[in-house]
Amino acid sequence: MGKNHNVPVDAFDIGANRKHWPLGLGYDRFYGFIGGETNQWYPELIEDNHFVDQPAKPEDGYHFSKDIADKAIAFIRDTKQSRPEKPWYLWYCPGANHAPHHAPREYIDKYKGKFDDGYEAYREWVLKQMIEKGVLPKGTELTPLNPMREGTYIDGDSVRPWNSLSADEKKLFSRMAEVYAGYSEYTDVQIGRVIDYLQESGQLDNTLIFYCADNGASGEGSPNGSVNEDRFFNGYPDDIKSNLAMLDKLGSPDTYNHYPTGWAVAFSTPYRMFKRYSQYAGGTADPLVIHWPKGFKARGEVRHQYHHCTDIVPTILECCGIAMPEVVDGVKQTPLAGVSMRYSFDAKDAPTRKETQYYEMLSTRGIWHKGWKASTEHGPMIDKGEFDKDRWQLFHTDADRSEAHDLAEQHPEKVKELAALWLAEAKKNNVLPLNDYGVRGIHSLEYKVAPPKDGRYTYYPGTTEVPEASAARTLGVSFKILAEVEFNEDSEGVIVSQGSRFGGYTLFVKDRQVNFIYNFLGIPPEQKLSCPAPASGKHIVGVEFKKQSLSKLNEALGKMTLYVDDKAVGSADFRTQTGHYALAGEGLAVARDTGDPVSKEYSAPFPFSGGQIFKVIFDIADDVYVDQERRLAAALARD
Ligand SMILES: [Ca+2]
Repeated sequence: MGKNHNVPVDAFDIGANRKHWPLGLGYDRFYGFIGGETNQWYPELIEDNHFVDQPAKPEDGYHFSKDIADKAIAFIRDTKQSRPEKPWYLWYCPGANHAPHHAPREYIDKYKGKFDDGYEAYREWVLKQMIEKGVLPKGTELTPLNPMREGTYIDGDSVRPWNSLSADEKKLFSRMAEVYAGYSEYTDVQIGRVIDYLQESGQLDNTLIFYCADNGASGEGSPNGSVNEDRFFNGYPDDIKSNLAMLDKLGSPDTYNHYPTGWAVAFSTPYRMFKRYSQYAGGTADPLVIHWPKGFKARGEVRHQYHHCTDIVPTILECCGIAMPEVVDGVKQTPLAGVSMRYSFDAKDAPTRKETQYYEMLSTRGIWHKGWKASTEHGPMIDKGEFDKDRWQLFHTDADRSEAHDLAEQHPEKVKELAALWLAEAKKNNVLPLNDYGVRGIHSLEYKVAPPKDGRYTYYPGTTEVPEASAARTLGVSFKILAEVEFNEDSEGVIVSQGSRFGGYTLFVKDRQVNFIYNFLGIPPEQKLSCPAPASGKHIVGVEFKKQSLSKLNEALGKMTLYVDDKAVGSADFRTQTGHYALAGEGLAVARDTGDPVSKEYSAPFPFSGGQIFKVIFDIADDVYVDQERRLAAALARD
């Protein structure tokens, strides 16, 4: 239910083998999106094994967090009414609180002014609360705002101290935190509806619930935050002026927003860094609430035993009284990595049964072992390698929960022991080889479905939208889009589209005009070519983009020409995107604009009516081989 980020990017489309989709992995039902994130107002929805349209629009009260709560209740009811005795398992993963931070205005406004003191002040306030509530031990110290030495992490992961910000920046950053708080509360309320349903239906007492987040707070918003993350994914800079102009719209369908790194550190208080820094608790520590009235007596208590998310499955198995099978359908199973936490339910002060846990992400390395933790001073994506030269830090986490004091110099033998243990665990768990490529390197490694040999794709109406990774790639290249359409006096609607208000293109007919709009990263004005719709009958309409250069800001610059049959009817200089139209969703669709509309000139889906679309051909032949050659050269350069 919700986010499923376990499918290879080239298998997001309907033509792919779906063995990695949830139903292929053994789930009976699925409702949600496939990929790392989605627009919370206009999600890319899949039910079971098929793409589906969202049941309502944002203006009618739609939000993804609410939708999956409704669907979770419906799924459990489905099972209960057809198989009343059958137990159920629900893995419920909202798109929240991942970016984009989208929430109803009334929830955002509840937090007005609450973050005006800035992130350093917030850290002090929240640590005090955590200690008072017993979530952290007395004496737990704050770590520095920018704890890493220069050269060991990327600039984009640094934090600008609050007192160095302009008044406008403070206003913008505070609002971003208010949006995030509203988003969190709204999601919590929706999950609360599922819990209420369990209670009403008499299922709550014997349902084992684990309520937690994944990783630390996210530092992907850069030191300045973002109003449209797609800019980042296209290598196009954010600017504070255009972000400020959207202050009042933050969290609405008009923004695709993320708070700055300062809040990522603050929301990972009291630890160092944030998500992606797996070696520090700031990248990994989360609160976990376990609820099971029939299963244990403890109520409202806190547990301090060290545990890790790998321990959740063993806990579920022990609570259910079943052993992990060694073989399933003739396939030998990978042994479980974790240790059950069941003992801790009734034993507040029992020592942890966990002994060792390694950490690795994007080449960051850490290892916890019997109350000590070793961490390398090597941030993610620094594109440097030289892992043998990394300096290990050492923390005595039994006494220093926030990993504030590096004891590596006092205990060199301990450091050696833990570093060797990390390597052994890494080998055992298929962690190697390490890779700390930067954003560009990772992009170049990303697998994309190869274009057809002749560089031509054909799309038809009445079909499923095609996700970006599998669609004709019009990013950073020359392309032709040609549609074969039977026009009549009433022809209207989208012929073909891809993307959203944050970037994309659309060919459509409106008010007896054929229009092509290329929306560059949502930055006005929309680039447009138009001509009168042709006379009734069969025609070819479309555009050709001839790329001429690549700007310093990663814009593909060139000439866009609109055609009706073999006649050029308009031409202008256009800039086009080179990175992504969307990270997930907003695929290529014929005869409609799925999800969020590309252009302000219509509301989606604006389906084509009056006349008939036969097919739409994309031709990227001029660039196919150039692209492959460049990729090959890049691959060789790496060796
Ligand atoms: Ca769209």
